[in-house]
Amino acid sequence: MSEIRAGVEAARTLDDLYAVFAEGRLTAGWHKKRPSLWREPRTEFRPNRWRYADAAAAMDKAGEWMSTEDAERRNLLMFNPVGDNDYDTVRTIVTAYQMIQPGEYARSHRHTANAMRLILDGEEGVYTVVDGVKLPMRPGDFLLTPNWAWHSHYNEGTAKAYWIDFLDVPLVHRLEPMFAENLAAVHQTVEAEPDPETCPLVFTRARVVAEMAGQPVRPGGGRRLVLPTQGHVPTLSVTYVELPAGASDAAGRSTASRIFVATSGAGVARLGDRAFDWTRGDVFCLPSWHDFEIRATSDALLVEVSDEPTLRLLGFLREEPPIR
Ligand code: 1HN
Repeated sequence: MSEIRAGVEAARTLDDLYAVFAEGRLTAGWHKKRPSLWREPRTEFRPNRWRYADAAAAMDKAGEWMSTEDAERRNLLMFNPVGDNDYDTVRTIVTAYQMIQPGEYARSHRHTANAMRLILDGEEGVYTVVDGVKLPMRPGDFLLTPNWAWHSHYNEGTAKAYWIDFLDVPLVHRLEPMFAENLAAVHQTVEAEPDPETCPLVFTRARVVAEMAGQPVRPGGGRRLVLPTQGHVPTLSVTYVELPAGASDAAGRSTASRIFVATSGAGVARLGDRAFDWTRGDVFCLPSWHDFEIRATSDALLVEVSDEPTLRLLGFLREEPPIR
């Protein structure tokens, strides 16, 4: 007879049985420590905002002591201030500022996590190579680096370059399909240099602004444009939000989590019960099941990155209308 079976036979009370269950790595569904189901989402992640000016100053200072050879990537991860979390920006997405100095490069690697980048500042000569394809990184550009694509970054210009990375690493951590490796040769061979205006991995600011103009004006006075990124990065969506001064954008609670970046302009945001002001390059996050209202105080263009496609695909997307 197994030890568990012997314990079960010997039990004289329910409490005796609970001890035996635990020994067998079993737990009674009617006697568990924590509930496993609840009426509606109750994330512990909090709305938060990060300042580009602070991050840029911090990366500049770090750059005096630390090269990209030492670091692989000179980036600052924006972690959500919850519990002992020191990585996730929201449950499924990590966001980071990254800086690369003139003459530096960030060596080639690849991973199963998908990445996307919004370029903030830099001069001519900054580029990334994605699976042998050389793509310029110009301020305002939005670039995709799909799952398992080799990527390395270069700054052959004369000024520091800054951008924001969005990756679904926390989702990959939770589902556990993580693979990553460095390219032994460090640099990829450049095989193509496509026109960024037509390359499906690049969305230039000019292209976004032109396509935005064809979108309908929404109730708050702004416009939204969803980028066709799904074929390359299926887990996340990218939506640009154009808000003329005085316009606003709002949404009710959603099971999707979102991250916003202001690419230009300034304004204020109410995120759940917290309020922040924002300006160009600032990042703010909206964990799942928080409503929001964003208002521009000067003409603004924002990017919203969301895990909505993942929730939708799995049948977990639920959205409430805005409260207003
Ligand atoms: C990464 O690979 C890059 O390749 C940037 O530039 C940010 C944040 C977390 C994990 C991997 C890059 C990252 C990252």
